Amino acid sequence: MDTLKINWFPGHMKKTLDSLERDVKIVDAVIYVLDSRAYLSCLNPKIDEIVKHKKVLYLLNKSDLIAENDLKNMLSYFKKQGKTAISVQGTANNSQKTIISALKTLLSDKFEKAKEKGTNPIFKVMVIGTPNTGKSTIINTLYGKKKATTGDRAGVTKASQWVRISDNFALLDTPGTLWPNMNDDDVKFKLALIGGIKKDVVDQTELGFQLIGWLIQNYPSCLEERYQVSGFERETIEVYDDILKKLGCLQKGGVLDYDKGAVKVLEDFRSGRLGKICLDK
Ligand SMILES: Nc1nc2c(ncn2[C@@H]2O[C@H](COP(=O)(O)OP(=O)(O)OP(=O)(O)O)[C@@H](O)[C@H]2O)c(=O)[nH]1
Ligand SMILES: [Mg+2]
Repeated sequence: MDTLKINWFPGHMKKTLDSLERDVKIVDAVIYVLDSRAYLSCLNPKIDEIVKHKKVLYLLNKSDLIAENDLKNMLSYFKKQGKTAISVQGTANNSQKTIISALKTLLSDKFEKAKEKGTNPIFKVMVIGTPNTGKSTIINTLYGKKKATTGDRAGVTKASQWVRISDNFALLDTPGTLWPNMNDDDVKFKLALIGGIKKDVVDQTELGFQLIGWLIQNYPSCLEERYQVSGFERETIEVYDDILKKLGCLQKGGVLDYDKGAVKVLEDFRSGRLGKICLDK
């Protein structure tokens, strides 16, 4: 597989990391939002460093796009390390209860102390993660209506914002960040697939082709079902051409349109139409 040439650590991310470092000092806990489809690739070493002295709730978001069994494995991955994790569909209202109850458990000692003192505490919680994992969506769901801007692309939230979601919790929505010197091509590939890296800095035509190569290795049945293709022992390009023909991605004169084809297969993956695919096994 060719490497995707991605280098995206703009100045505003450096600024965000600096402000996260400041803000983390005043919060009681952190919600670390991960996209379940690439939950390991979403672990940002810079964020790990920033939150290391805090109580952290790992929130495996977009559970609707992942098979039950994979979710179970992810949860036990965190549990084995003594970390607290839950899986939710951030867009669904019923995730409210799950998140609040997990936060209350995480902060139970602080709740107890406040109770002894007879005070009603307001806990500050920072919501953090790589771009496009669903941080703002979760805050909106907890708030009960749209408060933060959301969108299916990296870099929607530009500045941190406090949102009081209940009597006991104020949440800090923060801009998604990557980290400097990202040198793992596999991580970059997966983050690009889940929309965690700005589209302009990733060759989408190449990314679509690489996705099919990865699926041939890992989820051939999803390709069979969605595109009615087979013969996966062939060269990737042969399978890919078959798929693009089935999708009708042809230019004038019958030449395959690789730009259009890549957009279609990437959209099929991102929307879940290709099936429940876990990139990090
Ligand atoms: N299928 C699915 N989509 C979700 C879920 N949660 C969020 N999304 C979608 O993911 C996209 C990104 O959501 P945002 O809330 O803007 O993500 P963010 O982490 O705030 O992104 P940045 O501000 O760019 O860092 C949006 O299109 C949401 O609708 C979920 O549980 N399931
Ligand atoms: Mg956001």
